[in-house]
Amino acid sequence: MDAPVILISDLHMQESRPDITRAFVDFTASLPSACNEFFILGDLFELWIGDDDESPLAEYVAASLRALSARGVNVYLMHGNRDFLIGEEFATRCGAQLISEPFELRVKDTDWLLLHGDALCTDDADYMKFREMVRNPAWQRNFLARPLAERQAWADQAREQSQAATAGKPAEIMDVNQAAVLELIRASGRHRMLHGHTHRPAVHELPDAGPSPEEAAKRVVLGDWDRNGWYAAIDGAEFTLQNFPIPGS
Ligand SMILES: [Mn+2]
Repeated sequence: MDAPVILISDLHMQESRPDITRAFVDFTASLPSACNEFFILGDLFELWIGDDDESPLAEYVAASLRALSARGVNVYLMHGNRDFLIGEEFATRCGAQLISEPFELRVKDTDWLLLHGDALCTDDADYMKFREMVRNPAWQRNFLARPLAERQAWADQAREQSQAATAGKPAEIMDVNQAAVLELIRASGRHRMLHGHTHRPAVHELPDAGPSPEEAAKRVVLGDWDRNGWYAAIDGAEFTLQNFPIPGS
C-alpha cells in the first residue's frame, strides 16, 4: 500500500457497528507516510442529517481524520447517497476538503475520474428522481432548517421506503448503467474511473472506451466495509484493489 493516493468508500459507519469504526480508525492511523492524498468517496456514514447532529461517533471519526491531516496527508471527502448532507463545518472538523463529483484526479501522468457511483445507476428511475430532489441546494437548506428530531424521522421513513423498494428491484437495476459509464468516460476524455456505491468490488476493462484500440479503459469499483474493509491504492497508471478482514465482524 506504499502508494501516494489511497481511496475508500462505503463504510456506512453507525453506532451499531463499532467494529467498522475501529477498523476505520486503525486504517487511517496505519496509512504509510508515502500516502499524500486520502479520498473518502461517499457513504462514510450510514446516515447524516446535518453537521449539528453531534454524536460521539462523528467526533471520533473527525478526530482520526484530523490526526491524519495533521500528519500532512490531504484528506478529501465526497458525498454518498447516505451522507450527502455532510457540510463544510464537519469537513473542517475533519481537516478535510469536501469535493464534488466527478472529481478529476491526476496521479503522475495518469488522469482518473472519481465518483461515489450512484449517479451512474440511471436504470433506477425512482432513485434518480429522489436523488435530484435531495441534491437540490434549496431542498437541503429547507431540510437543514428543520428540527433534528423531524429530520431523523424523515430519514427513518426514507430508509424504510428505500429498503422496501430495493427488495422488489432486480439486481441489475441497482448496478451502474453501462451507457452512462461510457458517456462519462468519452465526455471527460479520462480512461480510468473509480467509484463505490454498488458494493460490487471489481476491476472492469472497457475495450471500446480506451485511449487506443490496444488499451482498454478501466472502471475500478471499491467494496463496502462489512466483513472486509476495501481500499484502492493508485500510483500513476498502476493501481491495486485490496481487502482485509475486519476483526470482530
Ligand atoms: Mn452509496
